[in-house]
Amino acid sequence: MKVAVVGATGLVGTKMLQVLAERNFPVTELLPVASERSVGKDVEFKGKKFKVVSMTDAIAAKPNVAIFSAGGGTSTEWAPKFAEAGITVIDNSSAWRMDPTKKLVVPEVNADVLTAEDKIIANPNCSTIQMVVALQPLHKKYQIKRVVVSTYQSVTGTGKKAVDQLMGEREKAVAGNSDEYPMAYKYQIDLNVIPQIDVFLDNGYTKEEMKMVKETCKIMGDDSIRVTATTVRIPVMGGHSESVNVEFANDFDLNEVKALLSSAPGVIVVDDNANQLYPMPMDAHEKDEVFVGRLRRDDTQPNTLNMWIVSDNLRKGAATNAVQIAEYLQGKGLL
Ligand code: 2RA
Repeated sequence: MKVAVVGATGLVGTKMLQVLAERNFPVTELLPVASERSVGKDVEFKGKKFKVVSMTDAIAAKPNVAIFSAGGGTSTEWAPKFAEAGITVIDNSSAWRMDPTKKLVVPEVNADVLTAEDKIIANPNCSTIQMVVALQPLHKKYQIKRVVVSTYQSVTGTGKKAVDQLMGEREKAVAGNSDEYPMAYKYQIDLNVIPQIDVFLDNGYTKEEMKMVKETCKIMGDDSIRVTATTVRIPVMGGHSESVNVEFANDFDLNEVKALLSSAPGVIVVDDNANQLYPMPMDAHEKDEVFVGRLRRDDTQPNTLNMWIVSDNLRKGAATNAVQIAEYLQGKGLL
């Protein structure tokens, strides 16, 4: 497979190269693509150096698949050009996610919607991906009516600038370092919590919150699921965490819930109160799975479960999910 990675020098792009290598995706030729100012620079893949090429050169090389993580504007402009050239695009931006003509895919949930005709496939938002992986097996069995989610999201979801802000603030506080650092957020993030991810919309929710609402229904193929979200940035690096309250149409048995989640693809249950074991972003860091714990009944209303979901947002929330889509397409002969 000839593979282009568009946005290859960014946080997610670098992770995509790492995940493609680790999972041994059959890459026969790699085309790292980045902005004009990075063209000619080297990126590493499987211990070898590859030169960054331009968008036009990548299209001319006709890769089988192009995995994009270069922002919405770049995807809106370039993904159709790749698609017109017959190249399958898996796009990590929000540009195509809610387009009714495009599939929004989390392989554990809805890979079967993919066909050879899908030339631009959308990779969902990180906080949505990890939630639906854990919700899907429960929805199948008990039928979800409503989800109330609050997130605790890693600064890596914003990008390198936010990581540099957090580290800059920490060094200033701890070592008295006075080096300049960039501000990715309006406010200090170290020793703080910011209850805003992305811009505010007219309804009072943020764009990140509405992504969780809309994308969940589209991926799970069920518009009757009601979702309400509060998304929050915290000074953490390893992954996103979510407190999720789920109301089902049907009653459940807690042991059966644990068994369903334990056998669900891509899910690891860490739920042992006696030994104080539960998922944490430090433990999820650099792992591909979605970790679920703190499973307990919500005693305030019938058929309702509380759970805690953690995953590495750069992996399952972005790179791993995109590579899994490519693996599925390749396995089914759709590339
Ligand atoms: C965030 N969801 O964490 C975004 C990244 N796609 O900000």
